[in-house]
Amino acid sequence: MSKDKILIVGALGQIGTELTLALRKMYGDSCVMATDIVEPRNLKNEVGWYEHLNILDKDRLRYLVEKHKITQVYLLAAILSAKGEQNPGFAWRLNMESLANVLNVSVEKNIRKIFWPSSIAVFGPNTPRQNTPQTTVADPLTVYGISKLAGERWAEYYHLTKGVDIRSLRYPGLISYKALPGGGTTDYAVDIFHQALEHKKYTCFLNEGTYLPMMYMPDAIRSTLELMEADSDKIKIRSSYNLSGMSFEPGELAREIQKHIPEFVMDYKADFRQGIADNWPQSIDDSQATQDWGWKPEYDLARMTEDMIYNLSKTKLPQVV
Ligand code: NAD
Ligand code: AKB
Repeated sequence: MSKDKILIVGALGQIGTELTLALRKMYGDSCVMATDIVEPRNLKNEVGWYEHLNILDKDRLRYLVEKHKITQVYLLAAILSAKGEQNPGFAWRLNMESLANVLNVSVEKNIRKIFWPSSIAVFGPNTPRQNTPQTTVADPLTVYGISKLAGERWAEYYHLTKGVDIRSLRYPGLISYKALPGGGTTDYAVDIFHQALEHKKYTCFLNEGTYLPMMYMPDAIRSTLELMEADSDKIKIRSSYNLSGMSFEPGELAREIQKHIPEFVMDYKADFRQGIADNWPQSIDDSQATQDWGWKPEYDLARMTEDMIYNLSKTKLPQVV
């Protein structure tokens, strides 16, 4: 394990912030390079080994891989669903070119393993919405979903034709307290906690009754590491694995928060993100991940809510002296 050198692309985002720390715990600080297009806000923070990298710059990627003898790449840079609809052309370019650059440099430089996340956004209006199977109709209506579906096809293609060991998860909406989300349809499930703690009220941009698959970040990080550490012959799916944590609608989340903050109130003002959510699954069948590499989530709605409020309270509420 200690011989591996890991490069994380998009390390300062919602997932990268936590995955970088988890990988450093496993591999050591000097073996995990964080890269991003933005500069770290607080250099004294836990950013550690950091290099600037615009993933559209293939020469710089090749240079960093060569110079630091990189053996694994985690590609997290992307434009997410809601932001993607604001600028579809650029979302397509970033999401596809980043993957193409990583795949091609990996072939050139014999990278041992790649992680690239897909999303529940690959599904669409003709997909069964309850317990969505691993293999089913995938007819996404967002540019983000189209790019993730195309990415899944490229991943499997590079595995089959060039032997690239690429592994992927179709993450549901991710909920975390360490970093803010980057422009998705499921972001309400993070925003709500910040607003509940600061203002005791929240206007939700999705309607009551909008069930979506969600996952707490500790489960997402653990699933990623378990997938990446599994023996290669256990990985039967080289497009992307369905992954499930919990499913809830905004009203259920609000009622769970009220158990901790009784004054909290929520109203609804749906925007364009409702149209995206309406074409996504409500719950996911991840039995293939369980069968192949033993996936099992730990957090349900109650446990996640308690943990979010506990951790966010420490940073948001005045400390008693
Ligand atoms: P994020 O938006 O929080 O972070 C993405 C990071 O990529 C940011 O730090 C950004 O600065 C960086 N970036 C953007 N353009 C770049 C470029 N040209 N070069 C280098 N870095 C660049 O996203 P996230 O939530 O951390 O998601 C990471 C991955 O996981 C994405 O592929 C996303 O589609 C996928 N995913 C996320 C979720 C979720 O709920 N967060 C769900 C499903 C899939
Ligand atoms: C989004 O809402 O775009 C992401 C995702 C589910 O991929 N959170």
